[in-house]
Amino acid sequence: MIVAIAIFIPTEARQKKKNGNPIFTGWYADPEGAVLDGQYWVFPTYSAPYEKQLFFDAFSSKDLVKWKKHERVLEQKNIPWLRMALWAPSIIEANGRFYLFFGGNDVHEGEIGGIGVAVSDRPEGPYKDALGKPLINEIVNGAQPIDQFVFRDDDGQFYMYYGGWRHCNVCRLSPDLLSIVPWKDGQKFHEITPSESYVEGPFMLKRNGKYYFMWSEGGWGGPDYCVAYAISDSPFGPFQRIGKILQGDPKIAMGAGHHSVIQIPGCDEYYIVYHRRPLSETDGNSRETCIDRLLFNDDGTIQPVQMTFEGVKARKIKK
Ligand code: FUB
Repeated sequence: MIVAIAIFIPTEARQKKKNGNPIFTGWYADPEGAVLDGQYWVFPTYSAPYEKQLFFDAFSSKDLVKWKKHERVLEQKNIPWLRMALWAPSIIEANGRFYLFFGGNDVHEGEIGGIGVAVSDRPEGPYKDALGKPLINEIVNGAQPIDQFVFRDDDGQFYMYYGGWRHCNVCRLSPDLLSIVPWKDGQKFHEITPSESYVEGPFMLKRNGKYYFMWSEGGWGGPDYCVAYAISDSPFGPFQRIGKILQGDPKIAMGAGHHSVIQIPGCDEYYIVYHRRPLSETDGNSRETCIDRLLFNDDGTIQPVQMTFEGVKARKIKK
């Protein structure tokens, strides 16, 4: 007698086995990838209606494949001025501590909100607002104070790039990262909007002495969101737009953008961390966090990213 046994594997489990992207479950956007304390970390926006965006979860991994969730590493109770729209974390280790910059309140002229900074002794938090008020509240050069990225140059100087509403500013941060140091002309912010198509989500990467400035274009709620870049000899530009490196693929997902880049420590090896919208979804907040390879050509330009469902192979950090 032949007995047929059917083994039922739920769709989610099958997909989990086959698919490395998204790298974790749930709607998460604007992911900032980093290496902290010898592990990979991703800090994303919780992608939901603005009034529900009141916390950040974070995720850690030893190999870029298995991710551990750290719930509510920063939340409203630790940010006295936050009402809604906790957006786009940017993490950096300095002075033996971890600084988590964030946008709050979707601020408009005359309102309290903008870019804040929270600090913890551990990557997994809990993070607490360090100033009791936003670090940048004002709207200068037309740039909404959101989507900050903190960049440490080789000489140890910290710069913050930020800006929504199609304008991007750069400022210098003090060594304790809690204040802005004016430029020689007395201004706190210089506009460095790289292109008419710039929208938001600036990111800076230094490789072989060149500054790779990247940003998101298009509307984040739609299918055409994408990432473009420029290369410069200076962290302040000029930035000449070279082209897109990440965009929707009708076979994989649309609305791909607001990215960051993880460099394997000590290696010329890079991974792009970004969000995208599955083909089955139309809601603006249905954004999932993914990782794929970021590859350079021999002439230093960046190859267009091939988005995948598979994600990347396991890659441990050598101690
Ligand atoms: O997730 C909130 C906002 O959407 C971000 O600040 C923008 O960059 C866009 O991704």
